[in-house]
Amino acid sequence: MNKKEIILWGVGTSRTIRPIWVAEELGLSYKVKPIGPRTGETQTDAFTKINPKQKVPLLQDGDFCISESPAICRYLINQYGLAENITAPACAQEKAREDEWLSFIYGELDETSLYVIRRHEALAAIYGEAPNAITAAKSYFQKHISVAENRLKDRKFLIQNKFGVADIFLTTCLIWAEGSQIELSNILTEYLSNMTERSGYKRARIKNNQKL
Ligand SMILES: N[C@@H](CCC(=O)N[C@@H](CS)C(=O)NCC(=O)O)C(=O)O
Repeated sequence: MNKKEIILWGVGTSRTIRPIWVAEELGLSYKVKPIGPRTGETQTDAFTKINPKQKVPLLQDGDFCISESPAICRYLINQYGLAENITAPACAQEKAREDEWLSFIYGELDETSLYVIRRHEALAAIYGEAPNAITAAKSYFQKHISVAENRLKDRKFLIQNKFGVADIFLTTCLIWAEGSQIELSNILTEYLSNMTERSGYKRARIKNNQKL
């Protein structure tokens, strides 16, 4: 493989759009391999060799491969971020603040709430029906999203008044929540529409939806 080639594997989900969006915001030259989950495309020998987890997204940057959407996004920013697009946190405190938001969004909103809903709604044929788990996950989401809502009462972005990876994670979770019929407050709806107006997001959405 060309050592300089950047390839993002995976399209079609809230997790796959994150690194595509980062790549667009950074103005990177990269390719998307539009493989999707539950299509068998993540189970091939060739893909398993580069990601034994058999999941997307996956980044290949020359000979370097990395999975997990938070790790991929941060790697791209650390490696290719510039002052005029997105930069990595400048000091230990800023880095810790970003860690805090990313862990919260990924742990409480994505995995503990939205993915639980998805497993027992859209993917119930695989993971089983569990209406109580869906109801509990929806109210868990509402409780935790209020923290982000409070934070956004008097600011446009989650951290430092500048756009960053935490905004990409929160935005993708809010879109996912809307798709799961979770009602969002006015503050969150306004934040969401500011984020989705970004040209980087619009280009990423087209790339991420290419197989839907
Ligand atoms: N923690 C991972 C989750 C990745 C994940 O679960 N990906 C799903 C799609 S959203 C997948 O590839 N599943 C494999 C399959 O079902 O074939 C991340 O954030 O990147």
